[in-house]
Amino acid sequence: MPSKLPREVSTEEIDSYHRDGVVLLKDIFNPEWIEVLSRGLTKNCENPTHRARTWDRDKQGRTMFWDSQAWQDIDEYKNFIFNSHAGELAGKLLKAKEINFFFDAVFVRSTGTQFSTPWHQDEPYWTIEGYDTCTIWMPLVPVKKKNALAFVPGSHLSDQVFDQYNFGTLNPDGKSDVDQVDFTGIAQESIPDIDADPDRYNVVSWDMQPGDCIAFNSRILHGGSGKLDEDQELKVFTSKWLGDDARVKFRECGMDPDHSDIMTQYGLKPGDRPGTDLYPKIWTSHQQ
Ligand SMILES: O=C(O)CCC(=O)C(=O)O
Repeated sequence: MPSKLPREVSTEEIDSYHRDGVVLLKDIFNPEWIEVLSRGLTKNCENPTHRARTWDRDKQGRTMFWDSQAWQDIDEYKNFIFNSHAGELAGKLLKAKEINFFFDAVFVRSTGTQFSTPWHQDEPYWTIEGYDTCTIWMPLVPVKKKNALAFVPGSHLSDQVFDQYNFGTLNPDGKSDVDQVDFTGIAQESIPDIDADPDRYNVVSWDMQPGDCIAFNSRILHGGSGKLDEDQELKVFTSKWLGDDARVKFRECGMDPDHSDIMTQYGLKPGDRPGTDLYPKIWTSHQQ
């Protein structure tokens, strides 16, 4: 039996999610789930997938480590995906009939790491298109507002097509077969310099404790995090969830993480509702 939400998701929280594209949910995962994910993350860092990569390594040896789609090999992640209330949380926020799991991604900054994630939206990189998508960003250690992921509220509703960052260039160890994207010819303009004037963009972020999460729409502009104090590390587990209008899409600009080969192997075609064992259905509204 999946664990129950420890409290109702309020109408105000659901409305904020749709108005702003992001909402902070305090005390929504109990310490047991944080322990489960922390154990999983330790295993993940010790035995990364072939997709894993260091995004940044500075002169002092401080690193930002990223991995994705590790869940099939890590029992703790599987347990969280199938048995926690994360899918239900996504379902409530998206007002969905059904929720499929898309993928996991982890962002691990060693103590004092300065690396900031470039501003971007997620959907333009994905093998999925749709409004009904949700990332649940969970810090497994306390994080201060100035170091947490930041967002431009309302930007998920704009149809502006931006020249998104090529995360494939974050590769100090020269790993081969890294996913690349190139929005030349597709983008209408560059992402604005949000850091130069965060007030103009009403940028939001929050102090967070383990057990809190941020849920956000894959179309929202987000970035930052990092710039950690000397004694501070940051370990974040994210899970990506798909609601009713999410459909498979293969993009000419490239995809990151690129699921197009594996989707094709599983018989999924552009326009299909994602499913199969790879993107399992986790929650339906009639379970209520
Ligand atoms: O935590 C970070 O630094 C980046 C997270 C992010 O961009 C995402 O989950 O889409």
